[in-house]
Amino acid sequence: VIELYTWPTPNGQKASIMLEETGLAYHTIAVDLGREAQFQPEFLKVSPNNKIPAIVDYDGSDGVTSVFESGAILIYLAEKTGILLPQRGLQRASSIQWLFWAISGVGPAIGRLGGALSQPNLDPAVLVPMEKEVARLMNVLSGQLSLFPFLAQEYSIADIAAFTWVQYFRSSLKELSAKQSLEPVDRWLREIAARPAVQRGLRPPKPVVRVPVASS
Ligand SMILES: N[C@@H](CCC(=O)N[C@@H](CS)C(=O)NCC(=O)O)C(=O)O
Repeated sequence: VIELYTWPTPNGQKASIMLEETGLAYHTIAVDLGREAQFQPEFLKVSPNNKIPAIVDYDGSDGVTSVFESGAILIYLAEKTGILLPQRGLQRASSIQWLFWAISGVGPAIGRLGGALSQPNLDPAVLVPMEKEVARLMNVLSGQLSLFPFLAQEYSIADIAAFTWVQYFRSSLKELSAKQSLEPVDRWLREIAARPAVQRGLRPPKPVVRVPVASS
């Protein structure tokens, strides 16, 4: 069984969506960020960077295996089950490049802008470069999705990594991206959101034991 340490945020949802996609048995441990539970020594043993998500796999091929960082968790689970990350070649390189793009670009940019917009009286000199960066990334996303159904052509862990942040911020993107078409992005969001595993993975974490479900 796998333990998932998480909280209902776009980073946490990447791991829960992937676990649902794999059909692996897991149970969830809610790490209440509002109460600073991420600093508790028990959690720091699993995730020394004091951030969710993290997993502990009690059936790892080398024994008990803990993994933190959402991108590392996506790769670990993809390799464990052989899904959503091609094993070699061009398709693998493409999935990994878009995964890194999502993890290092989209997540931090939307996370920072979302955080800034929740502050009162923010200085435009701070806000405008953040908005420009999110608009730039959405332009890249829209361009790729106007050429291909998914980031690396086929649905992969790269899509999961970008999806949770883009769907979280979609309603705020309208003005930011006024000059570009978000239709390819909306088509992609709808297709991913229609997946039953994604719908289950987006539910807030419940600390219950899960039975395995077939991947869809
Ligand atoms: N690069 C990390 C980022 C994870 C992250 O920022 N997690 C946030 C919640 S979305 C967190 O746990 N914050 C708690 C803290 O910073 O103390 C990943 O992709 O897993």
